[in-house]
Amino acid sequence: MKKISMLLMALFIGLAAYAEDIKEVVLTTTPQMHCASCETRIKNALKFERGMVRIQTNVEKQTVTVRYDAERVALPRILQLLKEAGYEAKVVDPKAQSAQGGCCGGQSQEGNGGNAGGCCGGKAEGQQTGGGCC
Ligand SMILES: [Cu+2]
Repeated sequence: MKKISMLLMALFIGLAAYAEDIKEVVLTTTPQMHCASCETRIKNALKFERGMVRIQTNVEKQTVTVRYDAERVALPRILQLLKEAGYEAKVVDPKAQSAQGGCCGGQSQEGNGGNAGGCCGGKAEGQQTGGGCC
């Protein structure tokens, strides 16, 4: 009996040590965020979910950076919560984006090639009036 509880204890301590798996993901949303209330809506959609560490929104760059504990919440769940709030979210891989045009699928690469903000950065001229690149 004692042996078993010792074993359980050891297991528990082991689990506790690996209970956190903090990951960070950068998302873009459709429709785009355009004001503080959009940001609030997105934050509210996520902040009560367990495992959330930090939610950062950036209207200018059109990004939502979510830091979460992957042991407690999975990425598909995060995407689903955003969808329920009315925002279709898409994962942005910053490396893939600079290499192949990312979320725009490379359609407007020439114009955005030198733009460090990426295709959805919102800083590129004409994108806002053009109804967004995505
Ligand atoms: Cu808004």
